[in-house]
Amino acid sequence: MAAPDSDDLAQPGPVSRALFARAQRVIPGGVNSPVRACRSVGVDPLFIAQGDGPYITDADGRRYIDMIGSWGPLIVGHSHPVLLDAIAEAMSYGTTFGAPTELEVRFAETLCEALPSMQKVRAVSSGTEATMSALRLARGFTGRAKIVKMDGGYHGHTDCLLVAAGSGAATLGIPGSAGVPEGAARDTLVVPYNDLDALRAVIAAHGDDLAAVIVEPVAGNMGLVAPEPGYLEGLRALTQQCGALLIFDEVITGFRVGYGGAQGHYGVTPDLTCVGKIVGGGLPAAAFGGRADVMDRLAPLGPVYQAGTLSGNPLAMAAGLAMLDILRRPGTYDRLEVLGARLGAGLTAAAQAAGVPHVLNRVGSAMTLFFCDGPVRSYADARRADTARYARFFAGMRARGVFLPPSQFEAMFVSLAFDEALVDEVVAAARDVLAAG
Ligand code: HOZ
Repeated sequence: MAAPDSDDLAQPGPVSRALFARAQRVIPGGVNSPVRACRSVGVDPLFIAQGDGPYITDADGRRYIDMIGSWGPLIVGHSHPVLLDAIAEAMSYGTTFGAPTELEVRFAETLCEALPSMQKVRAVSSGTEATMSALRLARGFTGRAKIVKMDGGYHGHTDCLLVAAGSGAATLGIPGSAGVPEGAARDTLVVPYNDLDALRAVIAAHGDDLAAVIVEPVAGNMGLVAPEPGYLEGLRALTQQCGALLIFDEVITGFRVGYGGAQGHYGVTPDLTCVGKIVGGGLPAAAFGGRADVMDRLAPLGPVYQAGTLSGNPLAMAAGLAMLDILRRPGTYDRLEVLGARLGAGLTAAAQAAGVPHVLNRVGSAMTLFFCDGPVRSYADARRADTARYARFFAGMRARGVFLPPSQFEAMFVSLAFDEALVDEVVAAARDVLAAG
């Protein structure tokens, strides 16, 4: 690995710069997912060569504390030996068969046991595929067309869910994507997160044609925003009243806020659930599942078509199962809470000491430090945040060897690979950066 050429860790080194130049010639924007380009924070991306526990090392040989964790999957840190062994063992039998395997059965059984609302499960390869399939199923099951999503909610890049989307669309200020036909967006109704009155109004007007309400139970793509007390219960009651399905997109929260996901944490049972990220153990796997009577409408039992060549891929199933085995150990989520609370308190104290307007939203080991006065309970609130300040914070932290999400509208994550001393290092860096302005 090349040696660092300077101490300025905020700027990509020569190898990352050269790779970015090559990438831009053959990959749109030089990246395979837009937020990675770091445009909203005004720097160029680092190209990563290696991950190890809580650290990543870039192609120039510089090491950073990783607060992104591959956008959520790496809850046990990078290159965990148990996961690597599980993948290697699965690989020794072959990489894909396009035919059922025992690993898929164990994967589905494990998900159903962890999230009892999932009576049946189907594996797919990405969170986008999971939400897209769950919506088609909800429409096929109910015979209705319309769906409700939340302003700033992000559920992957399916056409009808790119309306008022969070994550990269929020980061880049793209309110609705070009290329989405009017017809695909027409049946998407948008209401603010944490606003039951707005949903009541939509249901009053469209309840008879409403197939589903899809929500991240803890919003994670407008920055992190927790549900207010009674909100998820209200969604459950209102959807039940109008005969729409409630879909929890737990791609981020599943196995992150607790082994039973946000639905276990808050005690609200959806009809369908989408999981991803953590369940793939760092490989591309996701799943959707829920009520058996709904899931049994899927082909080959029912008329709703859904398929995938690499769905249930044995390497991803093995990695996911190994990951869930680790997370099931007693004390896992208490430990994540201790680390998350320490980081949240430390960042809050750092912002207070610097006199910077801030709100720290946190659920367990996931959090966002918003640079605005509080509270932040919706995307409209999140948009009040000072994104220029966030860009300075991002650059300052990267210069001090801390790799944050390159957007105000994403969550940062602590993994089990952290310890108190490492959390304190992140906090010390934040104190310096925020004090500098
Ligand atoms: N949509 C992801 C963040 N919420 C970003 C995925 C990526 O760039 O890898």
